[in-house]
Amino acid sequence: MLENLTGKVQDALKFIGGKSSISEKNIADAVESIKIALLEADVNLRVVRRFVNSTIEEAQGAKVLRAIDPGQQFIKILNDKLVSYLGDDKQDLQLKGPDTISVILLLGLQGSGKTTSSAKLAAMLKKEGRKPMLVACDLVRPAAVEQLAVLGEQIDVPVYRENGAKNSEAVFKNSLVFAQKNMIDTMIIDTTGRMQIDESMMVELERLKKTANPDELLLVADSMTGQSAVDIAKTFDEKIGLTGVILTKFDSDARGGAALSLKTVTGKPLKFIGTGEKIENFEVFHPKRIASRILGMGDIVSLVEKAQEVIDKQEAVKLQEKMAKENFTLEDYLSQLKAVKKMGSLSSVIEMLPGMSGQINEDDIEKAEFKQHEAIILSMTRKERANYMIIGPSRRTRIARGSGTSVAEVGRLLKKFEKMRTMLKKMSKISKNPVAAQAMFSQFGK
Ligand SMILES: Nc1nc2c(ncn2[C@@H]2O[C@H](COP(=O)(O)OP(=O)(O)OP(=O)(O)O)[C@@H](O)[C@H]2O)c(=O)[nH]1
Ligand SMILES: [Mg+2]
Repeated sequence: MLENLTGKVQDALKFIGGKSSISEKNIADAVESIKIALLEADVNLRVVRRFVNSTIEEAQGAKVLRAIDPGQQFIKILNDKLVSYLGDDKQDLQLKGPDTISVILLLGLQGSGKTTSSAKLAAMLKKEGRKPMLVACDLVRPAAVEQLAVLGEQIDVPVYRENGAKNSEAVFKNSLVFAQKNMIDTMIIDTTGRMQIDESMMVELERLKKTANPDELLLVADSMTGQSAVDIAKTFDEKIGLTGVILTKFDSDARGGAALSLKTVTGKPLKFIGTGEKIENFEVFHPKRIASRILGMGDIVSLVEKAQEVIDKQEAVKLQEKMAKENFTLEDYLSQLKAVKKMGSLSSVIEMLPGMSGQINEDDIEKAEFKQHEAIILSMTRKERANYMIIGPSRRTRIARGSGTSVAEVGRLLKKFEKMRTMLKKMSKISKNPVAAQAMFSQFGK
């Protein structure tokens, strides 16, 4: 998913990554490469132009050029831009409460994934506790009704069908009666696809829309068709009116041009992505996560944000140096406890690194433990603090006695310290060098 785009964007960042200071020329070069990456990704030309101009404008501001880590700042700007073009926040379905019946109408071209997405969406809503049903309103293709029925059975969701029916409005009206009788709260209507947008299709959809009065009118579009998916969305929105889009086959889309242009060109949010043929290959579209994926950065952006919130520049530089030191010692740990504590629990910071979640327990770095750690380290000799490796059993016993803790507690601290040391080293590399960070993230993914 998005391999080409991600690869190209990361190449572009090489102009900037790892530099302790960057010039306007560096930014211009990076932006130029990103422009090419976006064009190759089949992002709408107008969108690319807007994207590029606003990125340059913001990146050339003093904020980036004078930042401690300009490369990271630039990536943050780029990330924010990507997120806003992808649609800012996730867009929930606007459905009525469970006591009323909500209607979701899916429409789109032939083979775009309407029937599959109807079932996927039904399965997702069912998991959320709603009571969905599927309505077979694709009355053109003979096998369509059967296809929906099979999927419905698979996910254990009722399917309303009328064999041989010709009028989709009539089918809808009858299905509504079925829904009322069966305490259904969400009706998902699968409609007929056509080879291309034609007048008769639009007339039929328009009528069905009037009758069904849907809460959500979702266009199902094939993400691999890039700009033509966006054009189709635009046309459907102008003629019928949409509330959102489902982009299918996102799993096979290496470029991502449709996702990046959709919101700007059509003004309609991308609500879901299809990520495979199976029922469970369906996700709520999260712009932030996709932006991170494109940058190959995990959630490093929030990490930088968080660090900036709590630590002033000088302190940040000091902390960074300490963390980057090849031999981050217990002494350093002691003096940095306070700074790290300010960033919230270290575990919550580490959670932002992809692949790191769950590696440190939430309660690991609680205040009480900080105090205990402090006591234990204070009971160590200078030599021990400088090299934790020399702390064998007899030293542990002495330290435990001196700090009013147990041998096991001393052992636990040392173990945690070792773990932390490795992670801090990794974290420092990330903030210093985004390219190295990306390489690291790709390893975490494995
Ligand atoms: N890889 C992948 N395949 C998908 C996805 N969504 C749908 N497909 C496949 O695309 C093909 C067409 O899907 P359908 O759901 O039948 O499409 P449709 O829009 O209902 O097609 P018509 O009813 O003929 O207009 C099927 O082979 C699906 O398995 C997806 O997200 N990823
Ligand atoms: Mg279909």
